[in-house]
Amino acid sequence: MVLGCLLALFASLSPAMAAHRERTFLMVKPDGVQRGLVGEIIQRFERKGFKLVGMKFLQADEALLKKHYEELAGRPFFNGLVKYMQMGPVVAMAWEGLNVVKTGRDIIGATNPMESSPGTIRGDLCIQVGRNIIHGSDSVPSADRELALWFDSKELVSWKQEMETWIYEETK
Ligand code: IDP
Ligand code: MG
Repeated sequence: MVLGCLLALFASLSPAMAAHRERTFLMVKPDGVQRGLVGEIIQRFERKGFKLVGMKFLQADEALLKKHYEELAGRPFFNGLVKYMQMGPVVAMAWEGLNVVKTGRDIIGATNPMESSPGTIRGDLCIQVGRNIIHGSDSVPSADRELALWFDSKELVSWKQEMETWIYEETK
């Protein structure tokens, strides 16, 4: 019993588990919602094998968006960006998986859709940088900051993905 608990604790602290549990913040922007691309975007991450651990549909307010994009506050497009992001509701999501931050950015494609490769979300589904339909965290620290900004910890759900054995060589 005690040994079982210790083994379970050890297993739960293994590096493989920690890696699989990396999380990123993704958001379908107002243009993605208006254009009916929510399902398509979610499907790309689901089919890759990543795990959805949080999701909400909301109209973001100016204060939240200014905080979200605070690193860009000095840029000439900042005010326009904050307005664009308030043009309609967004879908805020937390996704989990091995290397999900970096791979998520690769799935999304370059910031400017004119430079995004075909096969990426932005490369396939949009045209201009000011209407690039999706946000994804650019680093693990950014992901942690953005997830804390958009979600209460109790809104993020830890659950077992039953097909995990078929996605990862080593499971948690
Ligand atoms: P990212 O979304 O690929 O991380 P960032 O450089 O963090 O790109 O910029 C945040 C968002 O600001 C972009 O996704 C885009 O919507 C907007 N943005 C970035 N550069 C420009 C620009 O030159 N003109 C208009 N909007 C821009
Ligand atoms: Mg960014």
